[in-house]
Amino acid sequence: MLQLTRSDSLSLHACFSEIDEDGSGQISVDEFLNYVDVEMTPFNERVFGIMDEDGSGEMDFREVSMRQWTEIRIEEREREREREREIVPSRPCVLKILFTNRVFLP
Ligand SMILES: [Ca+2]
Repeated sequence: MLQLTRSDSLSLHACFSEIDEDGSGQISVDEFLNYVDVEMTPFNERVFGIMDEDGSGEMDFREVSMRQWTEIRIEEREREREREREIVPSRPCVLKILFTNRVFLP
């Protein structure tokens, strides 16, 4: 069972809805790449395929939540370290950070 905070869940759902442009409840590769503003390339399609655990060609909220849960745990550790250094980061859409900064950078 995922242990996302209410704030994390609301933030994640808002991000998911923003990416899911047609409101289908699934994120297609087109919607995903459009959201992170990257071109459709074989490499980026493969990255999407890694996140599409069941191979359906789209990501559902569960798949995004599982990935986000892992990311939140990593972020919490990073924030703890930053607090120790008395640096308080802002909290933009963590999903976008994941997809734009961590997945697609070489
Ligand atoms: Ca969709």
